[in-house]
Amino acid sequence: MTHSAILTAAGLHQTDLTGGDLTVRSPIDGAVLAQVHQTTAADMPATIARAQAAFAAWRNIPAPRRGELVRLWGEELRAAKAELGALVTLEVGKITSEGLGEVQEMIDICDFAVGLSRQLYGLTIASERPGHRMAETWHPLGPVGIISAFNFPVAVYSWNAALALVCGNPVIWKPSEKSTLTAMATQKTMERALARFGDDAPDGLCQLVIGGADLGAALAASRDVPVLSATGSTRMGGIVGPQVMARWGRPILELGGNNAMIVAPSADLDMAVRAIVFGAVGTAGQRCTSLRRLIVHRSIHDDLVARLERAYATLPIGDPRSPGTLIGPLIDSAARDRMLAQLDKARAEGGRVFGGAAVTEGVPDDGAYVSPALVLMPEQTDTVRTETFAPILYVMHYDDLEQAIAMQNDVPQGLSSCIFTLDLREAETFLSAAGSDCGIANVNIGPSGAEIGGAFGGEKETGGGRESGSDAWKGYMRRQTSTVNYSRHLPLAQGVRFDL
Ligand code: UN1
Repeated sequence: MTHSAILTAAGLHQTDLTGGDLTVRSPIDGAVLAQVHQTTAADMPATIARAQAAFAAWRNIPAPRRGELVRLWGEELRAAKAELGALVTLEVGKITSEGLGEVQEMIDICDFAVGLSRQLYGLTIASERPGHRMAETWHPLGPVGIISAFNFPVAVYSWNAALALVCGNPVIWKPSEKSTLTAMATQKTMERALARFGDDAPDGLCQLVIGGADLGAALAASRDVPVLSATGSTRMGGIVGPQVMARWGRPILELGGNNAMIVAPSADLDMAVRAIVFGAVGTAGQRCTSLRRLIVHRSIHDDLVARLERAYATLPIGDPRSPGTLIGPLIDSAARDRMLAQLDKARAEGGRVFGGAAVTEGVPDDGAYVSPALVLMPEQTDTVRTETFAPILYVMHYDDLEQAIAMQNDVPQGLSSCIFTLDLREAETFLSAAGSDCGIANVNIGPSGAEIGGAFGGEKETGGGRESGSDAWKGYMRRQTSTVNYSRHLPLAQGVRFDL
């Protein structure tokens, strides 16, 4: 399919694709896909005001009815899965199966949110006073700003949007400038769902703004955006998070990761190799959850490294649309340059690098293709502690589990982690309070590719936010504790006497 056929199939029209000043290129071959019109910072107050007006109506719609909108969105996404997946591939360079997987992740969270729309449960709590009842009710908060990153251009938006909508909140979406077309096509699926849903969906319920950091800054600054969910770099989160908190808003941050796997002596190495390679080179190492550090027991280190070198030597790198390709391009040449510079730093710290070069043969011209790098490090240096959004896997060894867990935790980030072991004591120690300090900790599974049913997010510089499954919905609502006195007396709590 030609580029323009993919754009058309995803529902984008000439008016969407021409006349603007934001140039959109495909990372596959550098081709210009569109000139997109941008929202300006001056447009943001009106956008936010529309969302506030929508909130006044949407919060009164019963939650199960709000769930119906998300159910319809899920239907639209099912119908558009192939086309939207192809657009993800064209615009951010994911291989076909991962582009489709992203849309599946959206469908999954829609299903989750539909069920949730009938389960926004609060607790009732035993009161210490006779004739009293205490209860919690969860209420919507208001417009939710969503800043999303290029690497999961639609799934992470849907985690936020599906939950926010059933919780009773409008959304304003500011996608990465590197994935605007995917965002526009996704917005069209939402518009189709809204049209089918009918009149009780207010105007301004789901808005999309296209442009740069100034739009995110407007969302971060506005008191009329009580929740701001931001996915991206620690640098971005370090700016946006404090801004939101300074005006008493609620940030939900999903920032950097520097995810490790501990490989213990008892590990099933065949499984570990598959998990390592997918974790480290899948999505060309551009997941927040990508595997970046391997902490291997000394007794199996050389064997595992030999197996990995064999696997790395034959990885199919190239056009992400071709069947068989496992590694597509990096998002742009700046990402490739950062990767190569980081490898030089690792060499200077004593690292031995396998792979990790620009690839120009057998790949489309004008894409930033690289061979993934395995880097044997003498120790966990500052370069290893730094997240580089590229397929670099640092390999280190350990002698006892306590040391391995200390290394796993000794980075500024705290998103995802895992251990490969068949030893129950080791596995449970890794998952215990004295184990991994990450938001995600897995056993015999790599650090990436989480299902939507669990809460997603992490600690430390990862930002502390939780999105997606479990009770992450509570981040989009406010809790109201109510005590009702149905007695004929007015006893005070804690036995306080205040007789008039
Ligand atoms: C991200 O990289 O921001 O767990 C999200 C995973 C995906 C989501 C990644 N389900 O790898």
